[in-house]
Amino acid sequence: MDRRTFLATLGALALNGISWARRQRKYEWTDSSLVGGYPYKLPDLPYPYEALEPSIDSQTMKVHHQGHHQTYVNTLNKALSELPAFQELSLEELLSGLDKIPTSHRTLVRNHGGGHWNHTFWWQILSPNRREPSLALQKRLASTFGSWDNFRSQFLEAAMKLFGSGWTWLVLTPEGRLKIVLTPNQDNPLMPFAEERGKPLLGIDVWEHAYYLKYQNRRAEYLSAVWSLINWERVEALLG
Ligand code: MN3
Repeated sequence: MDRRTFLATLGALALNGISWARRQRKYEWTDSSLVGGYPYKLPDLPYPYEALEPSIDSQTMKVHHQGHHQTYVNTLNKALSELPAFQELSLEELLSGLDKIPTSHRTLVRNHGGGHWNHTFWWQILSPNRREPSLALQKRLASTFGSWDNFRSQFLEAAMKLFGSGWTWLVLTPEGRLKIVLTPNQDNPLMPFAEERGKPLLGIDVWEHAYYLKYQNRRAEYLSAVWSLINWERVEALLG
């Protein structure tokens, strides 16, 4: 490749990169400040480890936050330390453009970038306040799922059906529809591999590490306990 062709190619790549990053903006989570930027840091929990007792025990919260989440942050930072061209992008941009990341590092960013994003979302979507969803939110979901109770049972059934480790999400698609979406491992609906992409409004961690110490194999019990902890005000704010 001569110098002129090289520069033209470089220019096209840069332009593609910019328009690609702009296209992804619609997927941006409203609170990306909590996720931070490179180098990423473990965010504080918005409540003490014991605040969600007895539904989620403090030992599980501590291991989940200081153990699992910290490891996602550390491994993501290590992967990005070897990808200087990607360090300026937001985590949402990295995840929605995973197919642009060199294959040597793609799986690391997918698993650990996903892990950091998902867990930052997770701590915020739980609350010790145990408030009922507003009537407006119940109505909005009933218009898609038939009734609030249908939404609850469809969501929890989907979470029960998820095989292995992953997440169950309520997503607002770019067309403005509400969908229940399952993703394996630390994937999420921002990623190009998701069966349905969109903005996550609610997500439940269905990895065994989220409940095994207290519930062992009783996933249904964990799910019904965690349902009472959902921060519906936050779901409503994300829905906008
Ligand atoms: Mn987890």
